Formats: sequence, structure tokens, C-alpha cells
Amino acid sequence: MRILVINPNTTASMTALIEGCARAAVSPGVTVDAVNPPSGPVSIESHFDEAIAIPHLLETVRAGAEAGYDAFVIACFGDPGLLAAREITEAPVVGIAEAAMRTATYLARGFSVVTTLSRVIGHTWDLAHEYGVAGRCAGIHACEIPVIELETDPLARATITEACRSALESDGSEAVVLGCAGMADLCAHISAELGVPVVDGVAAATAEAEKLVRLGLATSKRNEFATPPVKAFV
Ligand code: 5HY
Repeated sequence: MRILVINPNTTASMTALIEGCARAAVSPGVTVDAVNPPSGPVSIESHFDEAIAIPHLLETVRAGAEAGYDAFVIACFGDPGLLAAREITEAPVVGIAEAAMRTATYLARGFSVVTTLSRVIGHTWDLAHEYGVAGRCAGIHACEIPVIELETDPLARATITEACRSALESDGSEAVVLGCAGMADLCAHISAELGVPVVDGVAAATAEAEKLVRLGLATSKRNEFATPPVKAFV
């Protein structure tokens, strides 16, 4: 089984981190490759960034399907292009926000999300509603560290840990979802520190992709996710 994990931003060091966390989440014998586009935003933290990143992401899914990958993970917490990607391949496509929030519902009555900037909170609520888990999401909070500074800010881990602690208290929640692929390596530390489950979407989505392939399940091609109608693009 081969799973392609796509980081839709262009920061190669973040792709390497994502690849390590994704590989750690799958069973022996499952191959996980992570890629990022050659051009586009170095981080995705606005609707504009998402719009610029999506065309290359879809090209990568199309090429990956032709290359025989069995499943795809979109490793960006806004789940950009997720529904369009499902239309162009039968192989399962899993978004990290979707997988992380759904996973948290198995573990706790209420979960909090801690993401990067407050400007993405509205979009994250939209996703929670779209996935049907908004009733289990007790709050969405920002640590106010830009995505690209997660790697360089020496206080990032401590700041995010404190944001998680304060989210648990203010929301009365019992688990935390980390709202950025660049936070994937912080999961174990924060969970040990706070004593609650902390869900990283990269691991959750990659494990979910493996599960779907193992169960022989593919995206339904009936109605919404059917291959888009063939037409001229002018
Ligand atoms: C992510 N952006 O997971 C999102 C996080 C965010 O470049 N990778 C990004 O802030 O929405």
C-alpha cells in the first residue's frame, strides 16, 4: 500500500516533518511519501493562500493517482481542495482537519482546537459544521504563531502547550486537536504535559487513509464525487 501525503505549502522542512509523523502512524509495509509544490505560498493561513495552492494540489493528486498511489492525505488544516480532490480519483482522500476532529470525537465528549492565527478560526468552525462535529467542538483558539514561525520560534512549544492548557480550562473540554500540520511533532509532549489526548491531524489522517484502503473502501462515484463532466476549458 502506498499513501501520498501532500503538504500544499512550499516549505520543504515542514514537508519533512509531516513525512516523519505520517510514517510513524502507519503499519509496517505501508509506504508513505510526502511532497510539496514547487511554487506557491510558504504557508497557508488565508482563503487567498488556499486558492493559490489548490490548483497544484489537484495536479499532484491527479499525477499520484496515475502513479498508482492507493490513498491521499491533504496535510493542511484548512483541508484545501478536499472535495475537488475526491472528484478526480477513486482512491480515498483524507483531510487532516477532518480526520483530527473526527478522531477526537472517539476520545472525548468535547474537544478544543488550538490553531495558528485567529483569522483561521472562522474557517475552522465552518469545517467543524461541514463534518458534523461542531456540537462536540467546545472551542477553537489561536496561539498567534504564524505557520512559518512554528519551526523558528524557540518559545513555540511552550506557547502552544499553554494555549492548549487554557483552552481545556476555558472550554471545559477533555481533548485537544492541534490545528496545523506544522504542529504534528508536538503531540506527544503536549499530551504528556496536560494529561489529555492530543490529536495530530497528520497522524490521524494517514492512519485513516491506511484503514480505508485496508477495508477495500473507495470514494463513491455516484452523484457528488463522480468524475467532473468532461468539457472544454478555454
Ligand atoms: C497548515 N497552514 O496546517 C495550515 C494551518 C493554518 O500552511 N499548514 C499551513 O494556520 O491554517
